Amino acid sequence: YDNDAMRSKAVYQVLTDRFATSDGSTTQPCDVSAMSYCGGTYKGLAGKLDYIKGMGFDVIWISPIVSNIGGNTSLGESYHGYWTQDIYSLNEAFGSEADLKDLISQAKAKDMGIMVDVVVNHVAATASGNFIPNDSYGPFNSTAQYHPFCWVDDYNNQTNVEQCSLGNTDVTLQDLDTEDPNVVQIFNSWIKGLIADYGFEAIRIDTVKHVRKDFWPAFVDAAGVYAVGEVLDGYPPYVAAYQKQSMDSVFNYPVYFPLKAAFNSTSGNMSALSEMVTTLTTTFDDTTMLGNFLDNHDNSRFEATVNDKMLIMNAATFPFVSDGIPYVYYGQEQGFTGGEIDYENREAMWLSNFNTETDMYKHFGKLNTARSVMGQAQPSFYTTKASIADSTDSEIAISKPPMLSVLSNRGAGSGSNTMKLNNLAYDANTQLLDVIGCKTYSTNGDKSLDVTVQDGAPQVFVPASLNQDNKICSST
Ligand code: ABC
Ligand code: CA
Repeated sequence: YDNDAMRSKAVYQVLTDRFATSDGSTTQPCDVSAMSYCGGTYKGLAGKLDYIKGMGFDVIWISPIVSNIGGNTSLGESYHGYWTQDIYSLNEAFGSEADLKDLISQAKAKDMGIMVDVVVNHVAATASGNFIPNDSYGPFNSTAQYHPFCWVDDYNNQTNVEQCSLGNTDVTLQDLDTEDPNVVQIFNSWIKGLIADYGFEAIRIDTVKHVRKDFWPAFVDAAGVYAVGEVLDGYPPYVAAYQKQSMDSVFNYPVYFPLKAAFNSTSGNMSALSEMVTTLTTTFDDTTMLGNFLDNHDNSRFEATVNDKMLIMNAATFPFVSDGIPYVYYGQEQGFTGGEIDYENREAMWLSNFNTETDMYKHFGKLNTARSVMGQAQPSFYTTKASIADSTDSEIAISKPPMLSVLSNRGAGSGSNTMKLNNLAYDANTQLLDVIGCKTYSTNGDKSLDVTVQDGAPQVFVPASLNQDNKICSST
């Protein structure tokens, strides 16, 4: 997909090892704390495309596909796929080349695309400073292709961040010399070939801040598809520099931290979130290309610390109603709670039995339907910048015409709370449909809107006139 095509999509993230087994088992044990392979495969995932499409997601982000270092370590096995050994061969634990190609073609047949996760910053080894690469590392078999060994230990020193190794002495992420023209050329032709050979629709790029900014444009160009980069940092100018200099889309880590903080309790800080929404529009070249998320495989699931269903539902709504492309991490729709350490947030999906009747499964379906119906009625919806229509201690009202959302952290059982919104983008006496509650309201003669937040529920309003063929709220 190109950037424009991608703006209208919604991404569902899976960890290939943890999503679905080849035989469709819903009982195969998976002890996350063992940090070992649990048995998820491409074939298993291919059997669950309808489950994912049923929520309205049309792009699936899978784990890195290349072969990884084998064996067990103090950090477990390479089940997540980030411990590259040889970029020229596949991780057979996830299935064969034919299985992967089959997954991609089955997805395309359903108008879905596969986003592959790629790592260029490093390969993995268990030897830290004593690493001597050999032919098992594919094209990166010579010491000259790596930076002299040092640890990433000073995040205020960008050269240290870019040219030293992540990891620890047990599993060292040996830092490739991405300044070396030979290394650059190997990666650019590799990614070009990978996309041509498999037909991936998009890529997710790992550890972007650990490679010099000007490495990326040629790499993304060689890929020739939408690329989203992981720049794990909460400071807007730091991340925005990558959008300007490296790739059009980066994950919205700057909003991630205040988003969690706004909804993690009924006294969460709402004003910091609304300030960040405004800051993003002035810091980033294009907020509509950001990758928005509440959960992923590296951080504690939101539900690790929050169990109020309404707080969860409000937080989960934000990535869909603000600028950018929504990303949802598998298992959120099943109420997975994860934990503090990364591996605890990587549960086996099959143990949920892929229940399509949960409130969150339906909630994501409503949000994705609302986005696509608005985008079809008014294609400029995706590129129209969101603004804060109003913000209170407990509410944030986000205007992204023709959509208007009111999110709240009052929580379940908080009764009725009213507010009046002014200066909206609607005419007087416009019928508005709340796509969550499926009730219709009307703007007042003075164009204002009276909103009642009922028991802390989120509301997402769209003009009822744009609800073509009653696609939104048809089944409710
Ligand atoms: C394993 C264990 C962990 C253990 C670790 C040492 O080893 O599972 O429990 O702590 C893969 C696996 C991991 C594995 C690692 C290392 O490899 O998935 O399970 O951890 O073996 C990407 C991927 C990630 C992947 C890798 C490596 C990179 O998404 O899944 O990990 O290929 C840094 C990197 C980032 C990386 C992340 C895990 O580490 O930059 O690319 N993710 C600060 C730094 C960030 C740093 C972050 C976490 O800490 O600035 O650069 O991310 O260490 C905000 C600030 C931020 C700050 C955060 C914490 O707070 O603004 O700057 O981030 O307020
Ligand atoms: Ca590096």
